[in-house]
Amino acid sequence: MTAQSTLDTLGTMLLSGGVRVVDLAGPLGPETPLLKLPEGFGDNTPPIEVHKISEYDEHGPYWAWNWLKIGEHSGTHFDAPHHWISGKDYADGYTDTIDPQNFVGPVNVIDCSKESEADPDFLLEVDHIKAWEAEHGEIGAGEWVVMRTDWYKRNGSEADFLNNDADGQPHSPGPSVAAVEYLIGKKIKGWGSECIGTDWGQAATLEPAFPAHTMLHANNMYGLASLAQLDQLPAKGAVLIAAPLKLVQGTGSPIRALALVAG
Ligand code: 23J
Ligand code: MN
Repeated sequence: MTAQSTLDTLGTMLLSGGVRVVDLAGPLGPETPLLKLPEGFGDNTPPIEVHKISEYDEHGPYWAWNWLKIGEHSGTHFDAPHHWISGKDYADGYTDTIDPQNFVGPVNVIDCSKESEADPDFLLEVDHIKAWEAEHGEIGAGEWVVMRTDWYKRNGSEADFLNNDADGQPHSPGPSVAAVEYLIGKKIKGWGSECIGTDWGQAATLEPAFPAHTMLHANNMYGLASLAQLDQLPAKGAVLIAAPLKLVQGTGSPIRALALVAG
């Protein structure tokens, strides 16, 4: 099968619904949950604001438009390598300099929904990934890997989504240091989570702290955060499209993450 005939078939299948486009983004607006850094870590991303310019009124009689105030790392979003100090020196580590070929690729979906429901502090370990590979096939170079936790079902409430305890400590599932190391060894494209960030809720206590951020970006790999509806995807076989805005020297961007899925 040639590349062109594959694309012709894809076009036909998209029109017929034989290939479906699955929305992997959550709603983006003033109610979207936002990251709260641990005390003393620095400034937080500000609340999202939507300001009306006009809506068929004296400010613009025939047109409606808004302007936005929004942090790069808000809602369903992309982490570029320059987001973290470990990835700061990659010339192609910004939203406008990453090769767009890297935004699209096969996606491996590791289902941790039951474990995460039983334990919000669920830490994904290498053995779990290896067991997943034994069942579904190996994770390949250049592929996306995402952690299904069904955590997106909490995204209507910032308190439920962040899941802070009485001491303000966040509790949400994520990968261990060894798991991130293992995925980097597989030469993946990037790692995605349904939680507020790519790291485990308690990742500030790990060594290194925030291993998904620290280690992925050190290797010029990408992060996807606050993904939604991963329960709509097969373990293997879907194609993920995760393209950030072409922000000049951007460290990340909200995305409308999409997956192409058979049937
Ligand atoms: C800034 C500082 C720490 C973290 C983050 C942002 C994120 O999770 C993010 O959105 O990339 S952990
Ligand atoms: Mn981010």
